[in-house]
Amino acid sequence: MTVAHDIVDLHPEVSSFLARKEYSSFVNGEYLAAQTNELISVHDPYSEEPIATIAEAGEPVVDIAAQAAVRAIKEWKKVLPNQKEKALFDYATLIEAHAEELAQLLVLEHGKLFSDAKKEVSAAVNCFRYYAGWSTKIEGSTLDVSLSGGDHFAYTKREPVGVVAAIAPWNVPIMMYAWKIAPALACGCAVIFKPSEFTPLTALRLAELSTSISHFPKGLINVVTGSGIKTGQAMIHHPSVAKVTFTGSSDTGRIIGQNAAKRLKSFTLELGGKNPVLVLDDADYTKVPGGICKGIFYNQGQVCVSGSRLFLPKAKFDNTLADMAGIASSMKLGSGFGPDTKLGPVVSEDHFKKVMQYIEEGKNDNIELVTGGHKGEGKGYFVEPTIFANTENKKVSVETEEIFGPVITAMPYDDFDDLLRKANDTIYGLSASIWTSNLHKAHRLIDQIKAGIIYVNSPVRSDPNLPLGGFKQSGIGKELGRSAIDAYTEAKSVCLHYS
Ligand code: TXE
Repeated sequence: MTVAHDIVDLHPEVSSFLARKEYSSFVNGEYLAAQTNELISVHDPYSEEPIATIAEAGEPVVDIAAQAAVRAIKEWKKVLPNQKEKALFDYATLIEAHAEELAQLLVLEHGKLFSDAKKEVSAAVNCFRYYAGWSTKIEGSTLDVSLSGGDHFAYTKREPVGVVAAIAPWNVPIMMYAWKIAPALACGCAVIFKPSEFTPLTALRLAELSTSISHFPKGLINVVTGSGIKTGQAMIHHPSVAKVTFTGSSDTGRIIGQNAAKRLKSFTLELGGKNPVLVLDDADYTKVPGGICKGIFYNQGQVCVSGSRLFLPKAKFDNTLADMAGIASSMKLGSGFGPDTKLGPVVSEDHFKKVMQYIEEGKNDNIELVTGGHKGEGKGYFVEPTIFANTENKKVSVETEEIFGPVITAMPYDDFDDLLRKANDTIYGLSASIWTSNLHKAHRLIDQIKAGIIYVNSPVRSDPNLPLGGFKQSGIGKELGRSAIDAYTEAKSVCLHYS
């Protein structure tokens, strides 16, 4: 197993972490001996070389993790809210102190740019800090009731939902760890977290770090390694798991939702998107091309909220695409550690094949390829930043399906109603971005676009206080903000008869 980014001096803690080479699940505060012989290779998408193996956790390990989580919830309940707050805050500070190391590990397992990896660690730190504050602010309400027979005092209190099974994707592994674990812990839950089999290393390292936080009981954070079909399913089916939270594809989300519903467990699904970018003729066209490129090519397009369907007024179509093509074709592909790199590889060979397959379909569907459309040169799962122009409004896969790569399809529109109809013509409803200088038109679009999160004059981003989740086939439930507090607690109604 090799680490091929010879342009970087690896942090000593990364080198010693990677020296282990074989990883199992981190449960109840320690690495468990693997219970099966099934191993999964983890590859560096830049070198295509294996850098580690993980053991399939499967049912036996999930069962040990669930028992540890049940015990941890009892211990965590004894920790006062302000002690929970401090513990989560301390964890954030510890992660921040290890930012350089975690960002390097993230580049190696995922391929993203080191600068973006550092931003991702920062976002995770902010998320833990944000939810640290919520630990002391969980509240119910008092309620007037109309019951006969004397006086009554009625109120609700919010209680932790219990053991949470969190199943995460590979696109933002550290951020997903924070988005799912921070609010769950603030609410008094314990978590069994399954990172994607493609990017399991950062979650394991984060779990290792959590053991030094005083007040975190053993088993509060458990990271189980393995595939979705074996380990992920074992998590959903385990009787001690009360809640399932999943981020990933709509197809997998459907399976997970069905299985959770069969066992009457609550679930949150954050799924795919094919997000519209709506540019009006009064937008600031000095900012539009750069903003749109950032919105689709960031993280190689592997972001659920990335804007992948672009709608431009006819009069601005050719010039804007020419400007965007100029930006895209000058992006340097390379190692995430390269100082000039603007686009890293996509995460895996399978994903590379999927993205290239869509590009070939776009070419075969006879829509115009404006720029890109090829594999990057040499080794590594590189895809050129690609722009298609679908001027005849054909129903083609690059325009209708989530590619999750650096590929955008542009379409011209005639007028406001045509724009609205085209933008909403999708099974998804995750995000949208609107570019205009007209506040009135912006609000009309905000009211009528079916999407869970909308940004105006900016690519879509995330903030811990801003709930995120999809309409239509983009999901059920919300993450972040107060919404996550509601998701990881349930209201208990109490009524005292006192006369
Ligand atoms: O996702 P999956 P994959 C989309 C994107 C991408 C496609 C496939 O279009 O090309 O999904 O990526 C676990 N029971 N998104 O295959 O299958 C799996 O182990 C239980 C959108 O990686 O959804 C991993 O931990 N768990 C997206 C997680 O689910 C199962 C982010 C995600 O895997 C399972 C990533 C099963 N039957 C990809 N099957 C977003 N919305 O942000 C898989 N898993």
